[in-house]
Amino acid sequence: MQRVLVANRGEIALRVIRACHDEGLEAIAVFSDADRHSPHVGAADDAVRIGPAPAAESYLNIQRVLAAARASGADAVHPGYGFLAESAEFAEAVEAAGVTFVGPSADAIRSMGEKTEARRRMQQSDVPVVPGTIDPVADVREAARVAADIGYPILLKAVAGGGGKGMRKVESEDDLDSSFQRATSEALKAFGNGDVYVERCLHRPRHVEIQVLADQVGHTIHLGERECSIQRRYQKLIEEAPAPALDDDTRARMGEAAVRAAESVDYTGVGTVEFLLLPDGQFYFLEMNTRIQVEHPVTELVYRVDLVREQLRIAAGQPLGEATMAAERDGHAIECRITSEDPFNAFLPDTGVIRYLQVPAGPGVRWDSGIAVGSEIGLHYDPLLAKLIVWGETRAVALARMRRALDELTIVGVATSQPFHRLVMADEAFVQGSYDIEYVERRGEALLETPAEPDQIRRIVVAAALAEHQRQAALRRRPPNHGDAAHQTAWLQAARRDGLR
Ligand code: MV4
Repeated sequence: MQRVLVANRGEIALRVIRACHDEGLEAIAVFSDADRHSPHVGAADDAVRIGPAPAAESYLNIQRVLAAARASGADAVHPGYGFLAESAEFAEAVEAAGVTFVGPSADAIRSMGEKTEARRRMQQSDVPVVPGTIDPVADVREAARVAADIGYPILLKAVAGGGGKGMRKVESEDDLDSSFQRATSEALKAFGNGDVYVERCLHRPRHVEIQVLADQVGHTIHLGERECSIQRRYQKLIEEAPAPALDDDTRARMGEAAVRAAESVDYTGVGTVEFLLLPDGQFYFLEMNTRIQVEHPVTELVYRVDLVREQLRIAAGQPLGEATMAAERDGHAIECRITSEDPFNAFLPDTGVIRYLQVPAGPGVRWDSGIAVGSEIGLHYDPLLAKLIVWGETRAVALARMRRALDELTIVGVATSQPFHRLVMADEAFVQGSYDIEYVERRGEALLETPAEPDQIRRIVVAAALAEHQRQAALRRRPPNHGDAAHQTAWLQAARRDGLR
């Protein structure tokens, strides 16, 4: 493996490019017309245009991404997360082209993507699943029988669903008929597969997931858990490791269950096994994500393992290293997702140009970002701008660091989730670690009514003034067109020919 096509954009593309360079590999970026000037394009050794802005015609288009791999002479493709990362068809097409897919086999992706198949394998491997059906239910009468047996409320879940898509809660038998019709027709429309199955609906669980790693020579290990309950409409906002609510015994049992889950599909690469956790310590398999995840850095910080580098090494056929196999957890890490969503306006996505950016730094602070001053934030892609991740010896130290880092962060040009994070980091329930998947729904509005402190208002006004000053100065200078990606790519190629790079 020498040259990796990074089939993604934004912060994860940059993250993967950095890991490639750490491993002495060349990284080739792909970009849509909307990303011609994006940081990941400049960070790569070369870049290939794959189409217009809409993802369906660029980052989601298997043929165009494959063509870029061929054109650039890449011998591996890293899919990142989202887009084609969990497409079995894509993994298959990459391998069929004689290129290494940095991820699990197409079969493993397929098995975990079909939720009833995943539940069957879990049951066979002694991984606890939520009471319900293993096969899809044939009709509403069968659903009613099962529901009467396990008790209401139940969830109807799409077999081809996941991540909250195609899920419907049913409170009583009165609602079953209409819910079943709606669930099946929605599933058919969204996934081209109308099959649904039944699960008992658990009351206010926590969402805890286990990071697993498996090489191609038979080692499967886990690197502990991440607590991901702070979410809104299935979009995670904050993650931390370790989980505040997990005792050592439950943690060990959950880790072992996750390893069995991975082994049940002959998993290779890094992956995540999601569980729902109840207050009594009972946990249940939810689904397995067969990709690197957005929140992987919290695990990296507490285990001191580079998970993306591990992905590359595993894909190249190397066994898990000694240090990784023996890695032990140390301290506490928290991640805040900085998105271009306005918490004071129902988290609606905002658009604009990043005019001013002051990035947090210093001890225990990590900033994984896909933006720079001048970045145009539109509506074509996911609103994730950056991830702010902190480490501390204890949870209390990590919390203090996150508050300090959020104070240092200034973004002018688009509304962001930053103020929401500041409020959560000061909230008593969060500070106590007492929260579940309903935290934002229950606590969010009250939090957002907290008046801003004068000091914070002063920072915002000063930053806006600085941004305007910089804009005026830039207009007076009229700089040459150095940001142009075509120009940049040509320059990089010339530099490489001269052995500069
Ligand atoms: C559940 C559940 C309660 N009981 N299943 C939502 C996303 C999808 N992956 C599964 N989800 C859930 N499944 C049973 N049997 C509650 C959720 C759920 C959830 C899970 C994880 C993280 C956030 C969530 C938010 C709402 C509902």
